Amino acid sequence: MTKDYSVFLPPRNAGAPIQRQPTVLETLGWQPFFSQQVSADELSRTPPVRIVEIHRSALHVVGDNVDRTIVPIEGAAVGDWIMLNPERPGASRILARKSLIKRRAPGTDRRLQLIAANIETIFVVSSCNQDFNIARLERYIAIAFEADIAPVIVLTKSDLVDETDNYLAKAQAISDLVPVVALDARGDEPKTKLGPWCKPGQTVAFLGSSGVGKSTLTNALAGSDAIATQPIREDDAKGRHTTTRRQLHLIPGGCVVLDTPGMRELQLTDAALGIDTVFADLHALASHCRFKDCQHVSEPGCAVLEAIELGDIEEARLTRWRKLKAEEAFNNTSLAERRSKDKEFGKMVRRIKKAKFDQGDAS
Ligand SMILES: Nc1nc2c(ncn2[C@@H]2O[C@H](COP(=O)(O)OP(=O)(O)OP(=O)(O)O)[C@@H](O)[C@H]2O)c(=O)[nH]1
Ligand SMILES: [Zn+2]
Repeated sequence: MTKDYSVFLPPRNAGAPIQRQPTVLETLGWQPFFSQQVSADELSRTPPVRIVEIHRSALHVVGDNVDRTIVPIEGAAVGDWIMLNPERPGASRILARKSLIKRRAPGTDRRLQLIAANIETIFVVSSCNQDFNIARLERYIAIAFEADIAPVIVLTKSDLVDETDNYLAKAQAISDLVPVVALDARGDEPKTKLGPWCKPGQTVAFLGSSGVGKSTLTNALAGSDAIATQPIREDDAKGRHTTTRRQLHLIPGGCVVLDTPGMRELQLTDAALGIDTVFADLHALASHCRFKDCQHVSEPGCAVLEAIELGDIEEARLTRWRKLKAEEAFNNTSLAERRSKDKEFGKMVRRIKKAKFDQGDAS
């Protein structure tokens, strides 16, 4: 038998896009990154499904011919791919993630919560008006970088200003790594301008303040009003009906949009790398400061202050970098403190138990 060398030849329709329709799983975001983690045997025994919603006592999963709720799985996040164990759904395997967004629980309980997994693009949304705030954009971009997600800045309400050049220039100055798009979120513009990041099988999310146009953008991508604004009714723990937003939107012929409640109140935590990526130029300069722990305030031999003196770097940018680092450090310290307090508490409990035991009271 001769070897079939035709596989080495370019296909006859080389250059043309793949003509076949994406499979159901591919539409949901299934990619080689995930299939490579699974053996044929595991695939046949436990079908892959994606977590599209997390409720207090159930997970909603969707796959090829699967659309059901299962018991919660420890450590699972919206957007996760799991290999659904038909006999024991709670023991289903969570596949390694492409990305993960975490946040710290609000209030005094500052545990880390998993917000969303396997997002590929974060659209950091701001409008071209009083909401436009460089520091806020930088903050969201740091969160995206930290989570291994590519950020894209989207400036909405371009129709409400005379010209967008000023906003575009300011947003573009944030980082060479972040593309910037200005548009009217209503109508057809989002489909064309956000198209490159919204192909079938890709998962995206919108981050930004209330009212900047996140739902409007989702609707525009979907080509209908119904999807993003459609409330769903579900029973809460007390059996009442509550209205929540859908967390995962499948755009017909397009991408997956993740919109979890936690995403709307993200804090900056454990994001040192993300911050340094946004301020890569300052971070690089700082390595040339004379003192390793230079705060770039008034230290002699400070390379950052020197660059400001020379006009290479804007002083306001240094101030924002410092503020963001301080915010992050503050959030992290609280967790460290909490951890050490937990440890202390555990030690105390053990000491008391031991003392009781030593006294002959083992209860
Ligand atoms: N003129 C104009 N109006 C817009 C644009 N984008 C959004 N809007 C309007 O701004 C309002 C708020 O838009 P939403 O899409 O609800 O904002 P959101 O970011 O989803 O807000 P939250 O749900 O509170 O987080 C709506 O009345 C939109 O019609 C835009 O590009 N141009
Ligand atoms: Zn310095």
